Amino acid sequence: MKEREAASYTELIDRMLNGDRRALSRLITYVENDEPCVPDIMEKIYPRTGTCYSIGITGPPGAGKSTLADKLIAMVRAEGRTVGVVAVDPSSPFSGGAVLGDRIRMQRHALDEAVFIRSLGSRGSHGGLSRATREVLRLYDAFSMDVVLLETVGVGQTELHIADIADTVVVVLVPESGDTIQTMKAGLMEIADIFVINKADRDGAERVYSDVKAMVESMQTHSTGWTIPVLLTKAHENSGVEELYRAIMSHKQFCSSSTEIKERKRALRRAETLEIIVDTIRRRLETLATKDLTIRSYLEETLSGNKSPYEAARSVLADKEVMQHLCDGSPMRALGGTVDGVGPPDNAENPDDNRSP
Ligand SMILES: Nc1nc2c(ncn2[C@@H]2O[C@H](COP(=O)(O)OP(=O)(O)OP(=O)(O)O)[C@@H](O)[C@H]2O)c(=O)[nH]1
Ligand SMILES: [Mg+2]
Repeated sequence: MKEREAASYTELIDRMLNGDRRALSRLITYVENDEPCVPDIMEKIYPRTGTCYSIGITGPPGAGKSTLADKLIAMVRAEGRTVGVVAVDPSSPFSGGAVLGDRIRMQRHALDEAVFIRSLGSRGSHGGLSRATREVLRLYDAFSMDVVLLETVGVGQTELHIADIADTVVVVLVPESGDTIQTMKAGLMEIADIFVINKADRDGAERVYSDVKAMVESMQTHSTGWTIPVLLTKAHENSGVEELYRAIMSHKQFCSSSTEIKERKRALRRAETLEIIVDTIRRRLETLATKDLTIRSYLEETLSGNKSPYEAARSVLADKEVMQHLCDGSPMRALGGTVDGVGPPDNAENPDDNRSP
């Protein structure tokens, strides 16, 4: 990493930690673009995280998620707490202004310094959206946000595993969701901590309500012992939203005393740590692969048909010198230079360390 770049992001972190919203915004852009400095940023802010409560709001397009989020923001603010919103649209390839409707729906909070709203679009890299969302949540957390609302389109299996990210997941359905409920039954039960049937002013709301209620009752309880509430709301009129907020707070309370949920969170943290470790190794290896002649020769051999990719992988793992370079980021062979972002090793000047291919 260039020195100037490093200086600029450390400065941004300092400014962000001191409450500078523009610095927060720029750091989010780094996350969105998956800049090489992101792991460093995350490492630096990590000690300042761990207090923010995240609420996921998920459901089909147009269900009223943003309208509900807007009303929930008002409730959180009425308690004097700060709130960050991240609206994620896995189907949109653009970022920043991608989810325009969401911004409009929450417009009245735009001038409130204690509210920060941002949209995230998919960058197309598989699994990248979950990572980026988690990182944005962590930035909000370090920014001292008390609550984060995570709005995301889609029900059930999407690229974003909202139940792995949010502390409480609200699944929003509408009277038109009848068929979805039948097909998604198991999937919905897996992710929902609370069901909301929004647009209760419309025909068919009661039917969907009883369908969901029956589904919840047939499953008895969540595997954790939590009984999933089913609520009717008219978000545009602010009707039923207070009950929703209360249900969210009850779930939060429940989570803090449930050993099953604590164990689940530990498992998720373990999985995330492993993911970060793997990601760190992968980043280093990718940089190494562009410069290291031995790895490049393995790649060439697979292209010419002399080695299968699996043999190439085994060769890399069996090559102690390559592994050593991967571990300590020591100088490359023949092509020279060091592994970017890893930093020069203590013996960087020693030309004997550069092996010929
Ligand atoms: N009739 C009725 N309309 C509602 C209700 N809640 C929201 N709407 C309207 O539904 C439309 C969509 O609302 P949004 O809040 O943008 O829905 P969304 O789920 O965020 O939409 P996407 O982010 O595009 O998936 C808007 O025109 C809202 O005013 C409701 O309870 N009843
Ligand atoms: Mg929306």
